[in-house]
Amino acid sequence: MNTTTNPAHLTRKPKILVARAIFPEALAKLEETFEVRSNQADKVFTPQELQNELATVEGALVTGSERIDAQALSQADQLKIVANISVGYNNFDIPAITAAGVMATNTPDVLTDTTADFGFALLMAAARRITESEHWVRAGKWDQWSIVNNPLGMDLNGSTLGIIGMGRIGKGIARRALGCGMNVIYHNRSRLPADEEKAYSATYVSKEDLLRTADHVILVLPYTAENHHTIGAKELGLMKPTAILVNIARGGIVDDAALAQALQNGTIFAAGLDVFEGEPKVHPELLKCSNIVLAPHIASATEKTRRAMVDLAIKNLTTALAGNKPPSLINAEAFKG
Ligand code: 8YV
Repeated sequence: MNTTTNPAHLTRKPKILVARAIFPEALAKLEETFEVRSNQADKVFTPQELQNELATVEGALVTGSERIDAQALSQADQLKIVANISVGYNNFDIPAITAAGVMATNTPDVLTDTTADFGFALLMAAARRITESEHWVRAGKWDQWSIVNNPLGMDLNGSTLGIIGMGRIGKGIARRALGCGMNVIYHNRSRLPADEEKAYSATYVSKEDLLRTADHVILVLPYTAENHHTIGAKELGLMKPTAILVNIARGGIVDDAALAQALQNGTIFAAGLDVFEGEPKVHPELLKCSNIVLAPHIASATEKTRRAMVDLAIKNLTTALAGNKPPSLINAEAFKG
């Protein structure tokens, strides 16, 4: 009997997919342990391409641009984990992933402060009309400066900020608001414990009261079917005409067509948007508004934080493929014991 072991078999590396470009050093590290199919060209896969790619791998690093659902998983017989490089996971159909026996992970915590910073930056930029002011300077209008003829903005200090979604990032926004001399009111699926409300000087109110009372509103809630169009024409109508709306949550939480109309009619003063319905497309009516600050979904985009997100996603993937429970397992219930 031939008892010789097969070295090729022993050294076989598990095959993984990296669905979008990542930092070269992170890719090189993965290649030490895995046979990597990587998409450093960064062209977004079609649903069919994604399905084909997932059919041959044991793990996948993905981002918000990859929808992981029953179709994507239909031939993914060896797949054990999909690791999102993102805290939000509305690109995941969790019941379908769980039914396929696959672990799903995300990247919480590492982006909280970076994202809260950016939410506050958008709020400040929209309130103080920074984009319009820059255009004003570039258009050579500075010589028209006067006390009254400037892009006049709204104060944040002394105003009331309404936060919809009081999770980790919402609380980060509250901390920044307090530092800026703002009052904080919030609405959330569940009310915070009294000690946390005290720590953030945050008052719980209904969504309608928040929209009526807040001087400015920021959206930091996860996207779910229930949260679709949390802010539409009716809700915008409740807001103050001097109010600013900031969305750093997800496209689809705001009805972008209704928002464009509200910005054009003066129903609200201005908006700051990092996320859009159907992004990377932007509603053409929003592009016509000057009282808006637009960003291409970059709230987590600092070098340090994007590296930390990739590192955490890799840790999730390697832990799962080593047969252990990854640190940020979403569908943990299905993998108990
Ligand atoms: C990501 C995000 O850049 O973490 C999230 O939920 O929205 C962003 O940080 C984006 O989802 C890419 O996957």
